[in-house]
Amino acid sequence: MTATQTFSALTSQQVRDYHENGFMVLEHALTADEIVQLQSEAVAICRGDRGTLQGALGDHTHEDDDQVMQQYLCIHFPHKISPVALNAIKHPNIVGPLSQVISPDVKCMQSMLFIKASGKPGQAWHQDEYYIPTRDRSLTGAWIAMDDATVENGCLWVIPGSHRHGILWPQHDHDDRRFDCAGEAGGYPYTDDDAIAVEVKAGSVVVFNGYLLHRSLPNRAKAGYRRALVNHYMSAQSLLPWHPPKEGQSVSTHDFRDIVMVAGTDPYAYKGIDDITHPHVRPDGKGGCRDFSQDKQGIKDN
Ligand SMILES: O=C(O)CCC(=O)C(=O)O
Repeated sequence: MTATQTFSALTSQQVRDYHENGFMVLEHALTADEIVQLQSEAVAICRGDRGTLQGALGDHTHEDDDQVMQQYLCIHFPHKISPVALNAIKHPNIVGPLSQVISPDVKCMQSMLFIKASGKPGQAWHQDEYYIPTRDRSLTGAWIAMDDATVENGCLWVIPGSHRHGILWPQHDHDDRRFDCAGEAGGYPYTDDDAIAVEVKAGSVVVFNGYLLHRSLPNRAKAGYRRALVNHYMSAQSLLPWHPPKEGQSVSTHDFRDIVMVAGTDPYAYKGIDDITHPHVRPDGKGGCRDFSQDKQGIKDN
């Protein structure tokens, strides 16, 4: 995946605005060709053509592409089997701005591919830091729009500035059918009236801080998809205490090393890289919630 245009560096005002608001939009960061490539890669991943998907929804041999895609809401860690998804993680038009707002040294630990066909649910208010504990406040999502994302088809909503507390609000289960099985944050000093919709064109990227309260609503369009590839990054200067340490191991030195370096240098390169995560399907909440924490390779992430 090569970009036809290279973004110029963010201005210092743009960097200040990002830290103030907790999010920014990189318009047209990916070309139309790159988006078409991601869209067809999504079909290949759902069909199982790129490798094993835990929780895959059956044999799709005799189904057309739409029949396949309409079954999937979200696939976690697609970059572990898809070179196209892996390249997107390293896209220069995303990595350049990230190295300005996170740190010169940046690593990625997670990817998620949202398909979200018409009628599929959104995800309730949450903070990504709840799931991925960087604790240094450097956790950052890069949400690549693979379709025009609108209020109607379930774009992201954010509460600007909500990251600045640096507080992890409590999260609870919910039975709100507008949303998938992931939990819902509560106890924060905001209402839905403080939220704004982030409508973006395909190829644009929403970059947001891991403490920012955000959600998405269901896809209420009559047809079509609201696809997005979301990658999560943090400063490579910090350890990542993700997933409980083994017995006898201290959390203070635990460091999740299933990472992809995308900028600068890795001060912990001497530890090597692990292969811990595996692609899996997130249940959409309509057919009941499966608990991946009980799976052998189970990873509870957002
Ligand atoms: O795209 C969505 O519907 C939800 C994405 C999200 O909440 C996230 O990436 O943390």
